[in-house]
Amino acid sequence: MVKILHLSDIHMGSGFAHGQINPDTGLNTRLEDFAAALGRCIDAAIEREADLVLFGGDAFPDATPAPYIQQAFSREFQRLVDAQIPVVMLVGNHDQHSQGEGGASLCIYRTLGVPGVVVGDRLETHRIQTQAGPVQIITLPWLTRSTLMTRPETEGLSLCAVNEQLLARLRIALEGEIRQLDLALPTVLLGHTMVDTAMVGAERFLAVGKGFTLPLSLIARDCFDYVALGHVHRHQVLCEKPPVVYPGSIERVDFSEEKEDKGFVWIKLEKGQAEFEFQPLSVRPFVTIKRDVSGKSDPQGALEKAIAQQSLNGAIARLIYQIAPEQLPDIDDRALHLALQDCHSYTIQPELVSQLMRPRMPQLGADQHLNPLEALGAYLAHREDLAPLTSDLMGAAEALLQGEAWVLEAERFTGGSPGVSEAIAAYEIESNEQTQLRLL
Ligand SMILES: [Mn+2]
Repeated sequence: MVKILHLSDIHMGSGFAHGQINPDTGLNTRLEDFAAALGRCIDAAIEREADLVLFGGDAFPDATPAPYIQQAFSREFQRLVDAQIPVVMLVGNHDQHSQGEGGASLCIYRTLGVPGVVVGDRLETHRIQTQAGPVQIITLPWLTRSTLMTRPETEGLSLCAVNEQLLARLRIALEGEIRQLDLALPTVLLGHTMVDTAMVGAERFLAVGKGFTLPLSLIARDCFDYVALGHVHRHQVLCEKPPVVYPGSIERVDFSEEKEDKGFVWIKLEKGQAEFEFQPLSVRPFVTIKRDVSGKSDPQGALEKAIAQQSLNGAIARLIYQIAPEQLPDIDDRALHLALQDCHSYTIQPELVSQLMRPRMPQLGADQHLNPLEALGAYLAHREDLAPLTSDLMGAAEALLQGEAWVLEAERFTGGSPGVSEAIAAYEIESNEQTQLRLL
């Protein structure tokens, strides 16, 4: 049995806005948080005597991290090298340099020949000797459209058609790797990819076609005993047989991960079967306190009560409240700051209700397709002051669109006529030479 620790999406160096400078170290506290979370994963690998560590990609926010951030990352992985635990580092989208043959931030470990470190920057099968015997790992790094295709082949094709071709090529390339597998050895597919059935954020299914997604059927195959994924930050199990698992990120990168558990996956792998278990890490909480106090007689009291209900010690918090402009003098900002002082960091975001309630015309949203007359009708329906002119304006617009000359006579206007030109300007009528609009 091979014991494997599977972690992913470290994103070391992210989310500095939620931290502060630690005066003792000069480092952003969020870098220290991320390094500590990675440290706890490495501790677990060493304490539990892992035979192998699989990292599913996205080490840093980009391919050129500052040296002190690289150091915080490599210092932890060095401990695996010292403990003689082999590790496979997969290249994620954030690790690739986007310009030309820029390579990936993780390739330095291969160049340096760090013992026991395998870098997966291409589709390839690695046979790894572990304390518990050999294991096969197929690495499937983040694929860009240029990975498998050259430009002339994709010229003139829609994005969807390019994705289909890319998928067809990947299918063949993956099949090629699978056929060369040693059927007697335990096998893992390690992929940094978006799988079509993955859920991100608020339970949202990512639609196929939005970016490059792989169908689950392509990777949930009998020939794999475990499919170790990276990319989606929320831990989830997409399939039980074989297990297809995103461990998720090891720390919260932003508020979108507020409600997600963070951790790694511990696997006991044998040929033909894998047991796995998610191990949560205790990481810094994110807390959103959201209140609409616009209707409240004591808005300050309501906010302080809402803050007091939360345990905020060491948390990263945001207080978002909606308030009417006339209530602003009732808010004691200093008292709110005091109430939040146990937080590691916090923001206070008041939202004025009067702005929120600005009249909207949903019919005129960018996603609606209205012809000019419908648009004018929708506009006029919201302009009570123009009601007496509505039928004339509609008639004029219709005539304009049909290319007829139209004359509006001044005496027909009632008071408040400046609205007319605005109404006309509210929609675009393409004028041609036969069309005349005269405001007399
Ligand atoms: Mn990613």
